[in-house]
Amino acid sequence: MGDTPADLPEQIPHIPYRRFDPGMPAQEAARRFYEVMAQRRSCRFFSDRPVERVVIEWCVRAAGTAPSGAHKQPWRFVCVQDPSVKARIREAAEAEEREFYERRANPAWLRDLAPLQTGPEKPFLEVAPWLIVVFKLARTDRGGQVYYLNESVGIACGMLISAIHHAGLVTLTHTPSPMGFLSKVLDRPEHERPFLLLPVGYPADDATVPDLSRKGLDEIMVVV
Ligand code: IYR
Repeated sequence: MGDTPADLPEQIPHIPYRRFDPGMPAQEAARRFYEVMAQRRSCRFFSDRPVERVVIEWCVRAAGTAPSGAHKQPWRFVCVQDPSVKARIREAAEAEEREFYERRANPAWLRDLAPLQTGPEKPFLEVAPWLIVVFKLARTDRGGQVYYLNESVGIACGMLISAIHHAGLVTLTHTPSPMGFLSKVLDRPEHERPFLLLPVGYPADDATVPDLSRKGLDEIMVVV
């Protein structure tokens, strides 16, 4: 059988689009959203204060609204609350991180990280009430192709991070490298590949963040 029209799947019917109405002029809405997002910081110091599962569910639902190549939605969000699983993840991640800091990282990388005072110890992997481990699907669950995988999952992660921030929680994009241990610890199938690990929770009362500044609009925007 070839790709004759008879083999093509049914077309999806179109329905009228209802625009999201922010209830204020676009300029005001855009500025207010910026002001929320500008307060987001990656946080390495978590409180053990619990976060209800339903909060995590809403955040993951928001991530799941991301656009994706051919609408394949090639992601899975494994949400870990079990302390024994978190402990195993911490142990394996710290083993990789020790390798990274002691051997794998080149001098320029270590120099770039030094101001941020990161290191191989990752207590947040046990202290944070939730770890969301994002997997990208190299094939669909039924074995089909996926498209623009990194773009799709990257966008979903951005939306997840925004949702977590909007809920008044903090997170951190943690990328222990290599991340293969996450598939083992979490017993995920072969077509799911670890992409990003996000500890999620409330910040510790005495949490600090590096006093960073962000590039200004003139540095990041070009209008032609
Ligand atoms: N994965 C290591 C190292 C690290 C790398 C980058 I690039 C950072 O922005 C921060 C840390 C770690 O998590 O410590």
